[in-house]
Amino acid sequence: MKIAVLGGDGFVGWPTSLHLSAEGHEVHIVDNLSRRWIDTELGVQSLTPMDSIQERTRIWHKETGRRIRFHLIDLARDYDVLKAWLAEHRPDAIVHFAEQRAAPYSMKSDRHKNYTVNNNVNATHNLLNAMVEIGLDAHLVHLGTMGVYGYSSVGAAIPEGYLPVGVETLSGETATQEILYPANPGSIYHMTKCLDQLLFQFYAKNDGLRITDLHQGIVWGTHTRETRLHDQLINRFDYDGDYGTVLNRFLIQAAIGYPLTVHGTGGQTRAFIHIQDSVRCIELALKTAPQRGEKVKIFNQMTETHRVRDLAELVAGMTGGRVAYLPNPRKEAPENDLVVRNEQFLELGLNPTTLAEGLLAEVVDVARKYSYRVDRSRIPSVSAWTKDIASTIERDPEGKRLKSVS
Ligand code: NAD
Ligand code: USQ
Repeated sequence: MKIAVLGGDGFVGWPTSLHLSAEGHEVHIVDNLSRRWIDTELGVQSLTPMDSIQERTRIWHKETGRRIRFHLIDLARDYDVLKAWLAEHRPDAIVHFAEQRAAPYSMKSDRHKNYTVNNNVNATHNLLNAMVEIGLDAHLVHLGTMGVYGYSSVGAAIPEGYLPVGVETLSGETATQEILYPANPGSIYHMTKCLDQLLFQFYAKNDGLRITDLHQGIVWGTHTRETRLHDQLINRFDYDGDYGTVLNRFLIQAAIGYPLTVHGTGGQTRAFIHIQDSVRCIELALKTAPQRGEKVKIFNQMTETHRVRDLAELVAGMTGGRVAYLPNPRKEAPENDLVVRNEQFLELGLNPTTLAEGLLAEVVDVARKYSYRVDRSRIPSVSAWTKDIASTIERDPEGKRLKSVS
């Protein structure tokens, strides 16, 4: 297949592009490199040394003989360029990662809220709009988030996207309807993914677009089979207070002897998936496209759930690290249970990498290896969900006063 990977320079997009190329597909990365600019804005860099996208694709070609093409396009702002590109290349499938994906970054200031909404909603809408306009019947696979559901299973497992509900009719009978599971976003970023869901419902119904939405949990790990092929194919690894996700942050904190930064009591339960499994799920989703006129297909892309404090204690136990319980910069339930259904991917053959198998290798192969590149001052999470909360996070986990809490 000819596959366009939108956002293919990112943490999940890059290993996905390599994997799809290795599987024999013709891969085109479309990216505006905004993540690299955001690194500059925040004064951070990936823990792993990351080459330019052109250099990465050159090395891939040298190592494997396969070509991945790169196209510099901003999905949110260059509608005409995007439409012309799609019309010229007419991919069979599109994988859409191209959004601002950090909840803390989206809550940093009014400007960051605007940026996240404008970027994410426009990117998705421009894409759908252009596909209809040029009559492109490509299978669109979008990376959504578990966070569209909120994180409470209210005593029942969270279904894969749709919920059957009984409604009382005017004649007093019960009619069954299938609705999208109620959206319950916890940040501006997560809210944009809820808005994406509605755009997909509309375009599938009105224009017959074939869409799969993957509600993904927190991705952890760094390497995949293909990124291991050469040092310069290495994936990015974010550890900073905005883009670093919880488990990867704990791994690097443990590697450099920094207290593990648990927010609040650490009672938040979240869904996780290893990067290798994430890439595999996308491959599986691409193989099971919905038919034209079929409803949007939704998968829960996660393999395990864990409570944050349990993860911290596990990593600390493995490495001899210390856990710090900090004021929570986020507005979120202090404790929650989370039970998630994920049978669809398991039935398609996903064989999950468990935390128990992969964790120690990550600490040794990645976190310790590149720990010399860490800037400790970029570790604290300083983006607060409200102004009241901001006043409670004045010190870093080592007790030093923070310069800025915005
Ligand atoms: P990332 O920030 O590393 O990559 C996103 C890529 O999209 C970047 O290369 C960026 O430059 C590009 N991009 C952003 N806006 C763009 C635009 N307007 N035009 C063109 N390119 C644009 O993020 P990631 O961790 O790889 O996540 C990829 C997707 O998966 C996101 O949509 C995210 O919401 C979703 N997701 C990620 C995780 C996770 O833990 N990383 C978990 C669940 C879902
Ligand atoms: N947390 C800590 N300490 C830290 C960092 C985070 O206790 O140092 C806590 C947070 O308060 C939160 C949980 O860990 O309760 C998860 O935070 P996270 O930053 O790992 O994940 P999140 O903000 O939810 O976002 C990440 C990705 C996002 C994706 C989402 C999937 O950045 O793109 O959509 O995971 S999910 O969480 O399932 O919604």
